[in-house]
Amino acid sequence: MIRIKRRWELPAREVTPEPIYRQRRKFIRAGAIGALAMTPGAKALASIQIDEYRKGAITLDDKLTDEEDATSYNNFYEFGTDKEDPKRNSQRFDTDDWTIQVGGECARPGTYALEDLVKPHPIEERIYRLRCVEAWSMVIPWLGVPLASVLKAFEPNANAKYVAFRTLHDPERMPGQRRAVITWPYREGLTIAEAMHPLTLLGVGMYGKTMPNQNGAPIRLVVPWKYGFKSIKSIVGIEFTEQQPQTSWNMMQPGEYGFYSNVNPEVDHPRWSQKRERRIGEFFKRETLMFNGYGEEVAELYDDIDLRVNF
Ligand SMILES: Nc1nc2c(c(=O)[nH]1)N[C@H]1C(S)=C(S)[C@@H](COP(=O)(O)O)O[C@H]1N2
Ligand SMILES: [Mo]
Repeated sequence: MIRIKRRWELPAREVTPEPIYRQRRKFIRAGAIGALAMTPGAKALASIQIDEYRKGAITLDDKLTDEEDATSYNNFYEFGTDKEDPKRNSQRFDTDDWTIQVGGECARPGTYALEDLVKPHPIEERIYRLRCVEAWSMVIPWLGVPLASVLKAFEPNANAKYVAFRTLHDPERMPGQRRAVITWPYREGLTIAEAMHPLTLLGVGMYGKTMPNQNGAPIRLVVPWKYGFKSIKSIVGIEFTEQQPQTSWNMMQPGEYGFYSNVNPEVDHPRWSQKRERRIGEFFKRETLMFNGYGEEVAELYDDIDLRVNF
């Protein structure tokens, strides 16, 4: 068993009651409905409306990145490969009636309405560093729920060693997918221990608001100790697997992007150094921190792994 230190949990600065959701409801169009999901004919929320959340559940001393920068300088290849493309090309992206297909090694596979996965859990605000593999970084106040809380409801079995995620694949709605920049859909994965770690978040908002489309609406992963590309956006599929799943960047360039991809200043990218980073909004470069500064919480996950070989 892994014992997790919870230094971030004390003291709770402010606790708000369970989130209240507005009654903006629409019929879901999903076919199969899983055991936890609602009965056929039931209604689902269009998208997650954030009314209340637990402020400062996890904080940092680092200054927050300007909201304008965090929502206009993005990597989201489904909407184009330039940093300004996602904001420009995702404005009309419709996330109503979003469902997530859950499968693999678990007792409760099925297609779930987004609301059913998120609503049972209080939304927390967590301020995390985000370190892109391209050597820039931000500090973002996310809103979300621990991934572990959501995954446990599917009752993964003993064969579930990994969790695979996939982004929506719909070139009609995601214009960047009309070109084969990567093998769509975008895929990511975590070990079950990483997925269940209390720092791992399913993000549904940022800066006190619902997740902007360009940042991965309506729901995305946030894994603060790994390079940003592990934090997959606009998730429509979650699968528990026994084998290590294929992940998009690793499929493309296995020598450059490993499965773990923990932030590590000691392991350079083959084409550039990872020792320092440009914090968006700052002039001087910063030292990159091992595990992006989250080593106290996560280093023990990798006690038996040589992160220079299995990077
Ligand atoms: N589906 C999908 N998820 C993605 C990406 C992407 O292109 N497609 N880019 C990744 C990369 S490289 C980074 S750095 C972060 C950026 O998140 P942000 O735009 O919210 O800062 O999203 C990650 N998640
Ligand atoms: Mo990135």
